[in-house]
Amino acid sequence: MFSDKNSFKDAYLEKYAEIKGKSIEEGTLWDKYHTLVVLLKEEISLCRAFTNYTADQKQPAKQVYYFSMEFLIGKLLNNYLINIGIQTIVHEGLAELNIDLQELIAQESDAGLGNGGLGRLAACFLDSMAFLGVVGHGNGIRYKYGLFEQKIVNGHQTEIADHWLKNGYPWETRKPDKAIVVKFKGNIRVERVQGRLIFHHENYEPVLAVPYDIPIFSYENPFLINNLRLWSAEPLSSELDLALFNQGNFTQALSYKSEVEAISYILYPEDSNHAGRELRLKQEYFFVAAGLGAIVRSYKKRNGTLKDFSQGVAIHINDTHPALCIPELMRIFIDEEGMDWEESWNITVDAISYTNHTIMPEALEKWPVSLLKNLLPRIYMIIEEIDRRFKEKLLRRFFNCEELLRSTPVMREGQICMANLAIIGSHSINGVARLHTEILKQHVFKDFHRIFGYKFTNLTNGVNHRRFLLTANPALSELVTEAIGPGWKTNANELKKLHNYQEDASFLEQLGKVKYQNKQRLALMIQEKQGIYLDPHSLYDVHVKRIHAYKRQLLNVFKVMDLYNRLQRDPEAVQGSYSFIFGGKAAPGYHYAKSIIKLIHDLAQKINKDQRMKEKLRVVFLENFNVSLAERIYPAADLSEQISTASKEASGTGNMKFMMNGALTLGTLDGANVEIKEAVGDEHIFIFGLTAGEVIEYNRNRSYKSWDEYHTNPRLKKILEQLNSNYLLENAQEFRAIYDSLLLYNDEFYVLKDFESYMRTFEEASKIYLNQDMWLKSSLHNIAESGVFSSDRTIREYAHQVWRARCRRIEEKEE
Ligand code: T68
Repeated sequence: MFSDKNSFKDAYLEKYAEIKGKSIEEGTLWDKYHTLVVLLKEEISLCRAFTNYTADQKQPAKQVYYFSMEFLIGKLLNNYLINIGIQTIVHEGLAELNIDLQELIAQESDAGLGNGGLGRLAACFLDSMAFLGVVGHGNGIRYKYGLFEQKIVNGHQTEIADHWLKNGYPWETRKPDKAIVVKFKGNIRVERVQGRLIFHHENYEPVLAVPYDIPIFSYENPFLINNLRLWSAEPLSSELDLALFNQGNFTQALSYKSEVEAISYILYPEDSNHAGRELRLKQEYFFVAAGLGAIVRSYKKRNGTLKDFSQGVAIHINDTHPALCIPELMRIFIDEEGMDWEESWNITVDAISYTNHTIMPEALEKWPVSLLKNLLPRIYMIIEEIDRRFKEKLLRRFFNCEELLRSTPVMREGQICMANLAIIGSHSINGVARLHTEILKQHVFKDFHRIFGYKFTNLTNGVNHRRFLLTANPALSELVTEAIGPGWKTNANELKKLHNYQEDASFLEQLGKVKYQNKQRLALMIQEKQGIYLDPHSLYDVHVKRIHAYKRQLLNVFKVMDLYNRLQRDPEAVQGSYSFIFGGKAAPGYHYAKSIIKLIHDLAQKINKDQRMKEKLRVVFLENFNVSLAERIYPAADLSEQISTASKEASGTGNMKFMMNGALTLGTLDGANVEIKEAVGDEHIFIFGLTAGEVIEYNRNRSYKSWDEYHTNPRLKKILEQLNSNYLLENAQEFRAIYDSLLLYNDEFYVLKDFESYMRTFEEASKIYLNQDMWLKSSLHNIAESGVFSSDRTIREYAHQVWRARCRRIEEKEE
């Protein structure tokens, strides 16, 4: 890699001339960005070739494959420059060529190949695996269109296709020689040969899966081996040209082409719903079959046999979306390798592990038998057999097992339950925060827990602190490094050393300054876009995440409405000054969530134009929340809203990103908030509302009556009346569905029930904010305790407890 800016400049100019064939002055920003990425990629792969060679000399490491429908990687360039340690060299070198690095960074598309938490978690895990020296690869889909771009028009969300590949994506490398043929539909002919059954898949529709590889380049990593492989669906050219075109059957040929390309065309924009569409099932099988095909092929090439497959390979399925890995691996072992069922099953279960990310029933995947049987006839046969053997085993092992048989089979009521398949077919099942795992064990998968207690484990989520602190918040990173040295970048636990500065007035003052600057930076950006200025002295109360009823953006809206109502009556009723910042996308078909966006927008308009509120309240909705915007927002937040109905948010990861950047959490005892509270202690977090146990109990005994809250709380009553009138809008019907969800349908997410306690706790927080010294101490305390929420910790746990794979970084250090 480049040792100084001159060697960088030389290499850059040479590469530019080679691939662009024109002068720098003539080049566009894209040309300059493109050249930089190509240059870095080549340097990286040079190092990679070297380290792969050296790695092979030692005992071959276990390969971990992380199968995920989503990888929300965001922009890579800046993060990679920091990871490689050449950001300054490149910045200065380019400046001497009159090129502004920031402008090049702006050229990169924000790869939005995910909806939210689940997809971003996968991206954080890739970084941590590479950092720790776990030989780990991502396996996913190269969607032509990622998550839609959100445009707010007159308060309404509209969706614009995210054509992130339109200029090309220089980080990726197409590998046509590694393509795999995936087979859909057709029929299975069974033949008996010398007492063995042979399964022939006939009349199938072939799809060519072509891989595109993106290098994963983590911080100070000497191992440089990891890769994100995304599969693109293409027609088999021979099929297209010969069979159909030659017969003059152009329409059929073209429809084959577009049907095939549809598979990797677009990411489903639902983050907590089961789409249940044939195309989605096709996507799932497509990347599973392609990924496993390539894994088995390369394993066989390295080892000759598949006997010890699960010792050399770990396959992780990120939620149930890739659960077809289980029958597909069985199919490969049995049909292609001639292994018997028992041996294939033992290896499959031993290789596969599964993470659950939700308890919401509407998100648990179920496929109609008829759909799966028609699309994947052989896979269907294998699932039937898995189910049959599982039931048989239950009957043998459990005396009174009728109850178990009701909830645990894979096939139930004409449907295939993917979570059941995933649990039966893997050796490890984990939740993503302690509370979530307990709920899985005691409620959602209670019966499975009786059968397979030993398989269940908790692995609390983490986030990549090198992206969300080091890269996203350079000012804070510098301050932290000056105080405690750079060790925290590679060992996030070292952030604890910041406790030594708890009583250091000058350090706290600098911490306050950093926050102020970050707020100012965000304020300027918002002012430029929306013409609204958020005073950086005001408390930045931030609620950014997908819009969903259970995440309760509505509760926050009610808080703002209440503050406004009170301030109108008495300008002294509320002390302090507040900026309420919202952001997040709603699934395009989720009308309730879309009307929440409209509600926030209309409330913002009303408050922002009320001159009396100028010094007191400001409300903004930030359009198109994505990874890049998130990186701007977290560093500027004072208060982090994590207010889901207890028991509903599996973990949350935004909560961790805010914490690392010194925001204090205002939240319920849900997901990882519980563990954040334990880490920081009661006095450094603001907790309110029903507990998960109380929510579950209310749901069970149905004793909650939302009308009681309405009648007994005049402030709430007023808000609800405003919602149901033309207070915000001419059209009083606009928010009727929200109103009805609360009163007609008894407030499923306990918004009214938690309102009082939320308001009280918010007021406590705002009082403390008025005492900046106290607030900053808490902020520092939060940063100091955030190390445990680094995904490095999480990946170490996965590697040791689930994948049984080596983290070469630790072991090398221990030696
Ligand atoms: C999230 N899930 C959880 N799902 O909601 C969050 N779902 O609590 C947790 O922190 C995070 O996963 C990581 O564990 C999701 O983000 C999805 O995006 C999704 C996508 C498709 C279908 C269903």
